[in-house]
Amino acid sequence: MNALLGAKISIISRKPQTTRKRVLGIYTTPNEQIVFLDTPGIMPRPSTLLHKTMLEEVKRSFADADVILVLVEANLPYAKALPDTWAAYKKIAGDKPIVLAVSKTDLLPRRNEVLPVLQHYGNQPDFTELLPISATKKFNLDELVKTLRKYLPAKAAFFEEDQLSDRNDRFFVGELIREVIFTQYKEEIPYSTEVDVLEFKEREEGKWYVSAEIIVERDGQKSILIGKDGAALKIVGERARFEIERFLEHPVFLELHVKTRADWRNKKATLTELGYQL
Ligand SMILES: Nc1nc2c(ncn2[C@@H]2O[C@H](COP(=O)(O)OP(=O)(O)OP(=O)(O)O)[C@@H](O)[C@H]2O)c(=O)[nH]1
Ligand SMILES: [Mg+2]
Repeated sequence: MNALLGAKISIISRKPQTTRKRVLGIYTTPNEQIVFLDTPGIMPRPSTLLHKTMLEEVKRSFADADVILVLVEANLPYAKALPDTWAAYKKIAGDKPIVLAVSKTDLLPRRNEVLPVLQHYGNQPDFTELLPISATKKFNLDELVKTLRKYLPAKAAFFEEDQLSDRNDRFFVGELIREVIFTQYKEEIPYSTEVDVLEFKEREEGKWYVSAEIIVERDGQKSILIGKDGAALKIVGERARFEIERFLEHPVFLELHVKTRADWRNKKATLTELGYQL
């Protein structure tokens, strides 16, 4: 979605389950408007209430969609994972067409190696279309749009032509801080963390002001996040500020606090307050 839009709408990390809330990416050309709904991936066994909200987000998005685009990886060891979740995708998609895009073809050492990969996926049951792409190298993205277009109804454009997403800057600021945490910390820290942007002030003069709370589940995680003499949190702040300034194209003053909210991933009221929908 980012590659198609040429803008960073969804945050990215090497760790699975980075995306938690659905994000709209609005792709507008002189001839058409296609609205992408980037969702979390499906987990076969959601273990927390947060995971359940993520699954609900998938269901709601699939219900709204005309066509489902599933991305899988071209490097084969990962490809073997497909059958686990495929049934879940099929079940939620119902009769809707599924386009299976085999992505990251740039990681294959030679171009012709894509054929056995496509064959491997071709053996999987019922999808409507199959094609290779690379988001990083922007390979075959025109073909992807062409393929999706076949399943889209003709309607009047819903969004303004310069609108890229349905989320506001405050949301993206929180996501960019979360992305830094996903990149900087190991093991369970990213998964136990949420970011709540408390204040976002655009000022006429000088830097804009952002104050955000980083929420963790336990005090031990709080200490790890902050680090010795605040060193780790300082790096989070520096990196996040850089990303936020790039996104907003404006200098910001960023204030971060860390707070423990015990077991927030299983508290319905807290999740609702943080914008998750059950
Ligand atoms: N080499 C290569 N890497 C890619 C490509 N597309 C994505 N990646 C990398 O794959 C990793 C996962 O990307 P994400 O966009 O976070 O994946 P996702 O499917 O949204 O995952 P979740 O949000 O965690 O469910 C990141 O490290 C990306 O940089 C690609 O076309 N080529
Ligand atoms: Mg994602």
